[in-house]
Amino acid sequence: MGVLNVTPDSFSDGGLYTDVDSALAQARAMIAAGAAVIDVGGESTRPGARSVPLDEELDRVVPVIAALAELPDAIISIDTRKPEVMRAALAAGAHMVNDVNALRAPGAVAAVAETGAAVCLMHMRGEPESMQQQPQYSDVVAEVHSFLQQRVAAVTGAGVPLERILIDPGFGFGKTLQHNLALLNGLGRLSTLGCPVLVGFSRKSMIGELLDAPPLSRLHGSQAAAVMAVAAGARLVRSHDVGPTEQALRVASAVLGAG
Ligand code: PT1
Repeated sequence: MGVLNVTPDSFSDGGLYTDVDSALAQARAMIAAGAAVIDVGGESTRPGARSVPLDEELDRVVPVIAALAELPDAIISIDTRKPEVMRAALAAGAHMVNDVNALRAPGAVAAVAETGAAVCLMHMRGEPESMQQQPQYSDVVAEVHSFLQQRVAAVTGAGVPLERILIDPGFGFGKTLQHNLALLNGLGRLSTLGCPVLVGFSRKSMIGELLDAPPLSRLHGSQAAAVMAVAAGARLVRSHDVGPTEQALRVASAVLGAG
């Protein structure tokens, strides 16, 4: 899954792809490099980020999705927490919703259920603006598992088939480095929920803390985490750096497939 941020303020690529032409060029490059899914986001959810008004988010993402919908072979994902943005993006040609809030906003479950879209349900503790202020768990793997189990039940209960649901433990969303490492170690337990697991580590501060490196120097560390996740059963990896990540995962998959 290639990341396409159409935001002025994302943490490592903010402002690069805010016009339709450069967004389309970046999407084409990620597809050529092996991305199966393009994840379009108009609101940064990194720690400390401010929320974006509805009209602004719609203005950012809808023209880009309409342009991407013309590309063959691209699965288009909309990264949003707002049901209105989900509906507008799906109407413009998106195929799936990626919600860091796991469809907890009023009307979000219905927006997915009524449109037949696929959805990724992610675990987040708190809100982006304050989620890194002393996050606490007694057993982070068990708590994330139980949250995702409840959200999968709520969404299937509203009529979305299990086959259309992915789950994501939400690395960096209300978690310390130790929580993130414990989740990566326990990732296999999430597969018992019966949905493919998506993970995102790309350039995140958990990699930066381990390497003492700024966002653009976290590529190789992000790859290591991605390979570990795939070995533990993850099926989709969200990344800014599609070419190198796809190479690493192709090698990892070949090794796993031979075992
Ligand atoms: C993710 C994800 C996402 N991450 C899914 N969607 C972001 N499904 C946006 C940091 O610690 O992992 N899964 N959409 C980006 N969020 C963050 C979080 C960016 C933490 C940076 C950090 O640096």
